[in-house]
Amino acid sequence: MSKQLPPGQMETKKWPILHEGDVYQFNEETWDFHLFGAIEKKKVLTYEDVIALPKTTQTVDMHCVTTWSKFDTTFEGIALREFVSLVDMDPGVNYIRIYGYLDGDRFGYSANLPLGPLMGDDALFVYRWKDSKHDWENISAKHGYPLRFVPPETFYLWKGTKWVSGIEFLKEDKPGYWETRGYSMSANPFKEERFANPDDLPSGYEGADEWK
Ligand SMILES: Nc1nc2c(c(=O)[nH]1)N[C@H]1C(S)=C(S)[C@@H](COP(=O)(O)O)O[C@H]1N2
Ligand SMILES: [Mo]
Repeated sequence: MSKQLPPGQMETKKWPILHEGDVYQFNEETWDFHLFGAIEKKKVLTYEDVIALPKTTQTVDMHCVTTWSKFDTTFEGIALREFVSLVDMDPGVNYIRIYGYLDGDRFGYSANLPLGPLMGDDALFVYRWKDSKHDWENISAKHGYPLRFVPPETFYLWKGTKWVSGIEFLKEDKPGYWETRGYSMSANPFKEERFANPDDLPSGYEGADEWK
């Protein structure tokens, strides 16, 4: 059975590359991952700490707000719930922001998400992938190596922070990089939640055009 594309999306067999700023170059010496915000004690994990966490493999669909969708990419990664289990959240934490590099700024990019829908096998920080045309390989620097988030398919892919640097725990939903620039807080592709206000289209987002 063929899959249902969300409204306004087109399928691509390629995996386009989209981001703001430079491609982060991994350096294990300086890379770390911060757990902070509304938790009892802030934590900073090294690359060694992170890569020792339990692994999960899952096949997911990716939907970019610039209208491409890629079905059935299999990822190996670390479930978001593994990081949640490392902290004592304050009562009432229901949202997170996932941070990543933008140019030299390790917290320059972020995306907000509700925590409830992210406890499953389809909310992974990934480092390896395969699909019907590619055998297992590490994700490239351009796709977010050494670690990038891939959200469940009920969120547009801008919620999938590349070159991740940490998770902020929040009691109230707070906008991330694109959400402060007019994009939707909830971002469900199946409800076509692209923009906060569809009558007032944001500017400054250019899609990849090599994928068609
Ligand atoms: N750090 C960072 N992560 C980011 C972005 C970015 O600009 N910086 N762009 C987002 C957007 S808009 C999309 S569509 C996806 C694209 O991921 P891909 O290039 O692996 O397809 O990355 C997301 N993660
Ligand atoms: Mo995007």
